[in-house]
Amino acid sequence: MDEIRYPIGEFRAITEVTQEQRDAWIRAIEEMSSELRLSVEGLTLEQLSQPYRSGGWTVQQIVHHMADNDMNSYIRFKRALTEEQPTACTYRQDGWANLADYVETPIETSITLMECLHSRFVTILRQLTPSDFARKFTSPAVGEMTLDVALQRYAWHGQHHIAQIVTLRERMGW
Ligand code: NI
Repeated sequence: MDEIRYPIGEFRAITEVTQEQRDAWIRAIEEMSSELRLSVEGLTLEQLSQPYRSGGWTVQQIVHHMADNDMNSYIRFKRALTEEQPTACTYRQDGWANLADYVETPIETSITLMECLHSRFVTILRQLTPSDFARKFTSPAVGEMTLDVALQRYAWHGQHHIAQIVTLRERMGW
């Protein structure tokens, strides 16, 4: 496995989950934007435009991608809670990462966006019952997925990208 690309390992879903585990993933989502802010603290514009690995995204692209991922997740959750197993929309993340906002928008804009989004998202997540978490949607890439698994994937996704930034800083001595 590529440890630079997957510093915390690839995603592995737990299928039988407890409420304590759910609470821990929800807390991870709640803390994600402050952890992200800490992980990029003090980086110069030049450092933000360095790819975290050869051929990979820059730190700035990672941050904007995280906000875009989370907006997509938020929509996926809301649709699964209000529709019968909807098919989630996909997006071409490498294409999105090459649009102008990934270059021109300051990362703080996306971190603030995530803070606001997570505040609404966590309000919903805290109210969900085990039967809500058993609701499903169809991911065109992965197949049928419960909200229990989507929640884990969501928490993993934030930690995965923050770890890419943190380990880059360690390797570069930043
Ligand atoms: Ni990602």
